[in-house]
Amino acid sequence: MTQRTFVLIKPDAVRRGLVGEILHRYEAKGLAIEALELRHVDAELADAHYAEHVERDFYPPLRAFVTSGPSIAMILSGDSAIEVVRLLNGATDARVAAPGTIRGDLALSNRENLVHGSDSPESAEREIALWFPGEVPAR
Ligand code: RTP
Ligand code: MG
Repeated sequence: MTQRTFVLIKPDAVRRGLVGEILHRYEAKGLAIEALELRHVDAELADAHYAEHVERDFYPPLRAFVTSGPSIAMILSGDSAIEVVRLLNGATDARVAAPGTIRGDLALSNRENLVHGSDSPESAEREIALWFPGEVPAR
């Protein structure tokens, strides 16, 4: 089933010059770019995006990280796009993410793990509406 998902290439990836490499992996897999924008995330957007995590111990350093420089926000689409992006991204903790995944090949941190992908159809809808309000189809 064709799905849309929200993907964020985080500030560590932009700082390290990995945007092209990461975009290439999504495109080579066959996912389509529906929207793409360079965004400097402020605290308000970080809190809304990570609403499920704002009370967690790890949230203050996560917020500092995600607001530390520009990110690339995008909507990707394709068959089973939500699951496919998370498989390409790899496990959250990049230190132990499988080789062959973006995090497994290119990162070594549980926080600075290069990418975010929506984790369910409900999250994808919520995140697309938050980041790209103009891209929400009229019902
Ligand atoms: P994401 O939301 O970014 O796609 O990552 P995820 O689903 O694999 O991981 P999630 O549990 O949603 O965590 C969101 C982001 O918070 C940072 N994190 N730090 N214990 C920690 O220090 C910790 N745990 C998670 C990571 O940047 C993670 O991607
Ligand atoms: Mg998550």
